[in-house]
Amino acid sequence: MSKGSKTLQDIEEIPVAVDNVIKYRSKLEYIAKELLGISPKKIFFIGCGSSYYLALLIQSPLVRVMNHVFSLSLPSSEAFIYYNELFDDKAVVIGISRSGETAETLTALEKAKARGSYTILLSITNESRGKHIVDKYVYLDAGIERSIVMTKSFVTLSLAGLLLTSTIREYYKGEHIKQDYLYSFKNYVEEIIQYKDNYLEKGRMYAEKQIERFVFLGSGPSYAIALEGSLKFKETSYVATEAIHALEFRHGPMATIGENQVEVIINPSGESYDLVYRLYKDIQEYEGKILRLSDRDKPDIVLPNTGAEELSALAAIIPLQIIAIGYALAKGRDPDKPRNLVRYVDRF
Ligand code: F1P
Repeated sequence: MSKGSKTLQDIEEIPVAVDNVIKYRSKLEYIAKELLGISPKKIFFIGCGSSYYLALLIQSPLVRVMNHVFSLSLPSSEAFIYYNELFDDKAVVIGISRSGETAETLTALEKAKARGSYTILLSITNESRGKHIVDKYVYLDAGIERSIVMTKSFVTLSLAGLLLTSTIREYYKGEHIKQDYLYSFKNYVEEIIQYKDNYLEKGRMYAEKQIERFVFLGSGPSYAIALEGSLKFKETSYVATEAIHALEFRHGPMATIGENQVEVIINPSGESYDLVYRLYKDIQEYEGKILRLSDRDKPDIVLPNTGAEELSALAAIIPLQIIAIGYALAKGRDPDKPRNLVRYVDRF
């Protein structure tokens, strides 16, 4: 097997996984309504690594209904170390875990359940220790994920989680993720995969140009994708990357603009579009090397305008995953065998 082929194969199977989530939609909506039935005052989303970042993404539809139900995303470790007091019988705790085995996530769920919270775990693994801990185990069939780094599982669990939380949002106010939004998302994924060589080449070109740092900028749901894009490059190339809430970039990090750095700006239509676009123009003024992903105003990578900001933001991770692989291969790394990493962390 050539370097990176397992990770690329995982990515190429994302459209099938999207189809499976679409088939599972009514069940996810039913689970959301069951959850609403216990009238939670607080909903927590927890996970580790990529699963924490997708917890942030799937929480984003609930930010605008906080005055009805408080919601917060946390790394699982922080949840059980510092936030335990908040887990009570008015709280729902939703864990996300590809493996269903990650020690910090299971510990947080066990503690929350012991304190009376209703616990849910989303996973692409049918049988796991987590399944026997929580009140509700939600298995999404994404097929096997060959690589250690999360790609297909990230998209599958994100889509399923967004269907769950946008059902909750719709109950209070605002609209749901419409079926045709999901199909436009899937069509976009298929198109990116069809032209994957262009994105592999873009990654290779960054290595050739001696790019050594990537700063990912995103606001709202795009910040979660900035974190995940940053992690993909770290995990596959071991390069220094960071994710910053977009407008925070002016407050210090702007000083890092330079010839060996690329600012990756995730800028889909939505609440923050105009302000992030203005930041993009400012960075241009400082002659920053920019990779802007958007559905408007001549982006470097076109995003779909799916009708839901969270979904358009999620779409950005597909080209970023492939660019990360291209960059890693050009640096002589093997994304299928990232150093120091394991499929799941079983102790802490
Ligand atoms: C989460 C995780 C991944 C990370 C690596 C190790 O595992 O930390 O985020 O990229 O693959 O596992 P899980 O709880 O989602 O199984």
